Amino acid sequence: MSAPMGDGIGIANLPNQRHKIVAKRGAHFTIMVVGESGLGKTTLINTLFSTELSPSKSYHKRHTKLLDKLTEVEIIKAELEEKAFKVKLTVIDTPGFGDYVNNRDSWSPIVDFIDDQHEAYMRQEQQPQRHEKTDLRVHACLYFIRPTGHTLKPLDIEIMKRLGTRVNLIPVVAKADTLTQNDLFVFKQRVREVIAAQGIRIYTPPVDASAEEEAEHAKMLIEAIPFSIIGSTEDVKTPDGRITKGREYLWGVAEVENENHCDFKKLRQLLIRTHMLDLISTTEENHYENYRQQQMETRKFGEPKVKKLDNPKFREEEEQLRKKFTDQVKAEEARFRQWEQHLIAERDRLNKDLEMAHSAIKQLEVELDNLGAGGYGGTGSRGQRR
Ligand SMILES: Nc1nc2c(ncn2[C@@H]2O[C@H](COP(=O)(O)OP(=O)(O)OP(=O)(O)O)[C@@H](O)[C@H]2O)c(=O)[nH]1
Ligand SMILES: [Mg+2]
Repeated sequence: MSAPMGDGIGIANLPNQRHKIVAKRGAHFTIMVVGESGLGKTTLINTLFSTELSPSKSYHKRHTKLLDKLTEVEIIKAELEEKAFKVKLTVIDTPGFGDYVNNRDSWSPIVDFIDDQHEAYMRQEQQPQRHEKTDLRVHACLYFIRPTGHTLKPLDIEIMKRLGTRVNLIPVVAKADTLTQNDLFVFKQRVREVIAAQGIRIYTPPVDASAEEEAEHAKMLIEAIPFSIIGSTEDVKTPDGRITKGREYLWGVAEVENENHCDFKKLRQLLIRTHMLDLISTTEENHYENYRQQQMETRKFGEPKVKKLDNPKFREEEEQLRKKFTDQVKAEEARFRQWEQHLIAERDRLNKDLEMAHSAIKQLEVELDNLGAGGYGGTGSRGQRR
């Protein structure tokens, strides 16, 4: 029993059907960028817009949204259209978190934001009238990795683990132009190893063995993960006379769209051309469905979600714990300082003793020499005189 082919029904045509449904509705596609401060998140968004989305066809609208007292995200909207296939593209630019140990609070609003969009969508679905939902569920989350040349930091691992279970996580190596080709190759390899060893969930393009060309393309994309990125909106002139987006150096030009320099083109292809539908449907079928089921298990229908950090009791507890910890550290520090003072005093005392012993020895030696010069002879006689 083979599935009917060619008439638009059947498993073989599933991606096609999905395409049609999404095309009819007009897709909402939301990308989010996350990572430490200064890694080029905003620059990459601007690069995407300046290379792909021509201003005549798309409109930009930037507005900011406050997540909590400290965190503000910027939301950029544009409309893409390709062969009657309309996409409302939204890019969410988050402020980078600092490079500190205790910066947990600076990224938890980002994780909360993702959950909140699932929550908002779920609540709208529960309304009797379900048309025209506002939908900011994140379909692709680009996580920026600092190009250290070493490996992922513990903070990266912690955040990526949390993101990976909530969204389609796409790791990218920032500022690829700051590493040599060889260092970049080794670095990407190490990042892949850590991702696997730590069980971090990342988005992997599906490989459909029945469609050879697509499968090859997917494999090529998978091999490029984590995508290395060069961001720039500047037009520069290459040594061979081309004008292109890139970054100019004494040694030449790092080109954004040159596949020998970075994976920007592959990433853009994945996001805007080949895997947008897969990113949308996996968000719907896996991530949103996970969220919905989890919430259904832990609360009654229609009951509001309890946010851990919003709960005054938790906040108070956290504050108390933090204070206790800080006090303990302070006390320990004072104790160490005292101990150090004591050691220094002890060392000085010993030094002084040593000096005194030295001068006493010197004195004795002088006396001995004097005695020797007085005619009582060599070492043998010294022993006898004692
Ligand atoms: N070498 C190099 N520099 C880059 C690249 N992308 C951005 N930069 C530079 O890095 C600096 C920070 O870039 P942003 O785009 O503001 O970084 P961000 O991640 O948005 O920073 P926050 O908003 O503070 O989190 C700027 O001076 C950029 O010109 C890149 O690919 N390579
Ligand atoms: Mg920025």
